[in-house]
Amino acid sequence: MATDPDPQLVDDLMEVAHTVALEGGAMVREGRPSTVEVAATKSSAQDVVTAMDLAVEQHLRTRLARLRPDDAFLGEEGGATGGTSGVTWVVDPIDGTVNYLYGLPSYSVSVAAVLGEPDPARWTVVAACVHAPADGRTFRAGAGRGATLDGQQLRVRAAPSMLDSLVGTGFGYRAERRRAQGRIVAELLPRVRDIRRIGSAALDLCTLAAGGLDLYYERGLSPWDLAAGQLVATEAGALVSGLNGAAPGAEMTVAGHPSLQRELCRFLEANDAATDL
Ligand code: LIP
Repeated sequence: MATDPDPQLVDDLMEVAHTVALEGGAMVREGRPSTVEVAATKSSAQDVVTAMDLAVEQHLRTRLARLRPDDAFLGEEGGATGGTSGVTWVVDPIDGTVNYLYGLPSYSVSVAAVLGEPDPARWTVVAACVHAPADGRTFRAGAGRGATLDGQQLRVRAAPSMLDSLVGTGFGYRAERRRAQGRIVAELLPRVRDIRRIGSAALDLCTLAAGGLDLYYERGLSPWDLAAGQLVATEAGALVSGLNGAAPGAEMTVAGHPSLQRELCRFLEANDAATDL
């Protein structure tokens, strides 16, 4: 049974997460070139990295090493650096890179501090900040501290039924997985109010925390996509899990008000959504 994290540690980590996320956001906002170029690709030609992704992650890595020298770091672009404190910073410098590339506003700097292994099946997320540079929205959360958007407390929405639910989701970068994900969306669409594809898992989870979505699910999230948004959604009253009682993570992440989240999990389980079939 995980013990509750030290309240002072939570406060300290929340403050650091907030400070560095806003610094990263300022870099993105003030340093956007007239034409954003693709600097590299990863899992497919459509899975892109920009120079800003790399620059922001390097800045966050450097700043966190100064502010919290004994902590570990796991970033989307530069991988893992060890630590001795038991705290790991899990960072996505730009979550929603394709949106940033195209000049669409739904992208975020996602910063979380976790205790234990930086593995969603074993971590305890204790502090989070998700900052949207395009419009300035800043979501914050701490273990046992609740969740806020620009200082206002957040609470998830309780839709009366799946048919009345607005559902967020996302898709991977490989054609084989996208084909399987398209099958699930096609099956789900007639059973819900509508689908939204925001393009940043951190903002999907924070939007759900703020009542802008009733449910969210996605297969294929990396730890840095999930960590901060998971805490914001959980602290706003959402249930965040995988399927068949598993923890959220790459296989599947499902989030929503407890009254509906389990119904969506049952639908996804019945339709083999945690496979690429
Ligand atoms: C993004 C995720 C999103 C997913 C996108 C992409 P990135 O992260 O946050 O949920 O659907 O395909 O993976 O790659 O922009 O940091």
